[in-house]
Amino acid sequence: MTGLVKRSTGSWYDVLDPLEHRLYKCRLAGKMKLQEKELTNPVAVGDFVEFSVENEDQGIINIVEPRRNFVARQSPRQKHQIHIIAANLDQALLVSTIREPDLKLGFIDRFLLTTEPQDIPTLIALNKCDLWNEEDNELFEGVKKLYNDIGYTVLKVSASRGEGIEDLRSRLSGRTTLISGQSGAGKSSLLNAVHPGIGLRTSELSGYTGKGTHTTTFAEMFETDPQTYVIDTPGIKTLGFNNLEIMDVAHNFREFFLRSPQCRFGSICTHRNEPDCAVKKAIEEGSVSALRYQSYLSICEEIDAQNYWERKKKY
Ligand SMILES: Nc1nc2c(ncn2[C@@H]2O[C@H](COP(=O)(O)OP(=O)(O)O)[C@@H](O)[C@H]2O)c(=O)[nH]1
Ligand SMILES: [Mg+2]
Ligand SMILES: [Zn+2]
Repeated sequence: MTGLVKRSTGSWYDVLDPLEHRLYKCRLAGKMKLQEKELTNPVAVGDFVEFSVENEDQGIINIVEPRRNFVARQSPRQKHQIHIIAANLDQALLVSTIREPDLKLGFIDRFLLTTEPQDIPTLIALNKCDLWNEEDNELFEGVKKLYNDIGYTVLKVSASRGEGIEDLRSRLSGRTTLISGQSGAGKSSLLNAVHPGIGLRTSELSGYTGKGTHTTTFAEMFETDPQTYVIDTPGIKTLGFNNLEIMDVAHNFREFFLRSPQCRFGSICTHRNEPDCAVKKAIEEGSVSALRYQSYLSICEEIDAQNYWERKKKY
């Protein structure tokens, strides 16, 4: 039978039979292999799988169907390995905040680096707008312009006050959306506001740090309306990229890539020390954001440092 993976704990998978609307608890067939050698998990939420029913509500996954796309992160343990968070997505929604916790633009740029390689349309929702003062609202307008200019949609929402929820609901409708963001940003609260029936657990902010405590431990897919799926994910602390090379980063900052044909070294320009770089020129002229460039440099420096230590270990 063909099924849709709704939840994965690493050893068990909840697989939905979409025709009968039944859930099966599945294990992996012993002989199943990883599709690609750099993956740490053979099956992810959103995968379509072939499975055989063992008894009433249990089954065995035999085959994972090829993925249309996926969002992955570097594996926390194995270097250069990646862990698939979710597959077969129509779009991703990054939930972020300006207050509680404070805005981190670098994090937004890092997240976009996980969806851009697979061309997954990404929305950015800045939540908790009920907490904003005038200055915060101005900050929002700035962030909105920055990302609108490079083609991302930015929404102003409040899960508690219900602001922007109707709009968000219509953007999710009929699609499969991965919801992601730092813990405490309000992912679960927003999903509860959009679909009151979903009943996700939310967390109290731990008073001092303003950071959320972990309530969502595994990515989980919910069918909120027919044909509408949302995937709630555990909060992310930091996003590292030991699976990428500098060139991958350069090519996935979309406004940089767009300008690279005008760089003297074209698509192999890393926009750092090369002469006649169109990206650096655009930053000076103000048509590319210096903040995005800072995020870019910080990611590149991290990758350089990792490569340095790895080379050192080898000799
Ligand atoms: N003021 C305010 N607090 C919110 C809003 N949305 C969520 N919160 C609070 O932020 C905390 C974390 O929410 P939660 O949904 O668990 O975040 P998650 O970790 O991203 O899933 C909880 O204490 C929520 O009550 C909002 O729109 N406004
Ligand atoms: Mg949550
Ligand atoms: Zn360049």
